This record gives sequence, structure tokens and C-alpha cells, in this order.
Amino acid sequence: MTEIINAIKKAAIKINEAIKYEDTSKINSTNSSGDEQVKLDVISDEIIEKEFSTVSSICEIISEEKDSIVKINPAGKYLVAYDPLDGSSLIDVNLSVGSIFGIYKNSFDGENIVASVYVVYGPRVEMVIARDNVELFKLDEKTGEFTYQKELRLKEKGKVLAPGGTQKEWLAHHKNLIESLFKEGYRLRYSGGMVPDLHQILLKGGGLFAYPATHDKQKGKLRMLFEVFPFAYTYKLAGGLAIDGHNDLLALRPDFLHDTTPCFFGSDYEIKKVLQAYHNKG
Ligand code: AHM
Ligand code: MG
Repeated sequence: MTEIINAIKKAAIKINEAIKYEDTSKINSTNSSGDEQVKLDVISDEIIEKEFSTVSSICEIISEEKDSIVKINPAGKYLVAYDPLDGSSLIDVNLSVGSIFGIYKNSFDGENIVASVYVVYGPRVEMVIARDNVELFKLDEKTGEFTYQKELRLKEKGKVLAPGGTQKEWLAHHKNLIESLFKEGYRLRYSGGMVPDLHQILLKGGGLFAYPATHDKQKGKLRMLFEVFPFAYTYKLAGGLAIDGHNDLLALRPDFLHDTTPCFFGSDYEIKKVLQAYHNKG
């Protein structure tokens, strides 16, 4: 596991440099989910694959930008799924983006995730590692070291709300839920990048991030292996909850590698509100 985390640190430093100096434009191609790719999606994917290719404890890798699994070492005990540059549609407007990693054993299922890591490329580069607990690290760009900052824990209730998906396409019970939370005093915090949006809720100690099923996307947008399971693991380990509207996200099994699911991440109070709203729908 240490080897994998060290490879992620090396890749993150290189991706951070690429974000600063490489071309931020789109290229004429789409990934397996049909998203238009920017050049930096591909560069970041290559940087990570190169770092992982020499890690003997990794058996297989798959990324949001790849169509299929890449085999590394048949004797390795870990499987790694990653989103090399999440939120890359924000890259041209200079908002924060991130990399997300889920580390699995045996198979790429929610119940088999054993650790997760994400990196935020913002005014500072920060990394959150979820293993035995959830820990925040900060990159010292002068030395290239990630230094430990603190353990992260969610409180029982927060103050911010990040409601994703096209509002025109929200289902009635979802719209009512979001409106009722705003009426309670929640403040809108949605950048369009799940890494900084979920990082904000985690560091502020609570709140709710939602990317629901909508009329046009009945399984939501966010991908189980690369985005949803890693953050579900992090939030649950930090004392929060992560559900699809009814059930624990980590109980899900993807039907295919790029499968998606509606998802809600938050602290206890807000997730109970989601459960109520979704239970009473219709
Ligand atoms: P990406 O992996 O193509 O960048 O898409 C994932 C991003 C998430 O970071 C974010 O929460 C979501 O897409 C935003 O979607 P929308 O533009 O529909 O609000
Ligand atoms: Mg993504």
C-alpha cells in the first residue's frame, strides 16, 4: 500500500506541473463515458499509468479515460481504479480540479475497496488518504514532500449544500429536498468539480453533496469505480454517510467498468433528510 501511495504522490507532483504549463484545450476525442477529453485528461492518465507500471503490489489498473483494464503484475494483490483529472471541464477557467483513486482487493466492487486517495489541485496541492482513518496532507512544492496536517472527521450536521445535476431535470421529490434544505439555511457551494466540492464539505466538517438520478440520466452521472466508491469510502471512514438515495453506496456492484449511480455524500443529519425524502417520494 505504501508503494501505491508513493506512486500517487509522484504522479500528483507531475500532474500539478502539467496543469500549470501544458495546453488546456480540448482534443477531438471522447472517453468511454462519452465525455469530451481535454489534452490534460490524457496526459494525467499517462503520468499515473507510468508511475503504477513499476509498482509490484498492483495487479490491474483501470481509469476513467481507459476503455479496458491494464494488467501490471499478476502476483500483485491490489486493483486500482482512478479518475486522473476529475473536473477537467473546469481546467480552462482555472478552477480547482483533482485526481481520485480507489484501491481494491479481489474485484472492483464497493465492498472490496480497502483504501482511497484523492488529490486537490487548487491554490495549494492537498492529498487526503483514507485507510485506517482519514488524513489530510499538504504538498510543500519546494521540497516535493507531502506533510501531514490533521485527521479529518465529519460532525453530525453541516451548513453547506452542493446539489449537482441539471435542475430542469430533477425529480419532484429531489427538488423538494433541496428546497427544504435551503429553507433551513444551507448555503450553496457547488463548483462543478466533485473533488473540491467534497473536499470543502469534509474540511468544513459537514454538509451534503448530491448528484441524483434525473429525468435525462436515470443512473446519475458519476462513475462508481473512479469517483463514487472512493469518496464513499472516505466519507464513511470520516464518520459520514454515502448513499444512492436508499442504500449504502459501498453495497453496489457495477454492471460494467464505467457504470454510474446516483450518489449522496454527507454528514448524519443531511443524509437522514435524503433517506426520508427518497423513502416518501411520489
Ligand atoms: P468528469 O470526470 O468528466 O470531470 O466529470 C465529473 C464531474 C464531477 O467532478 C462533478 O461533480 C460533475 O462532473 C459535475 O457535473 P455537472 O456539470 O453535470 O454539474
Ligand atoms: Mg471524473
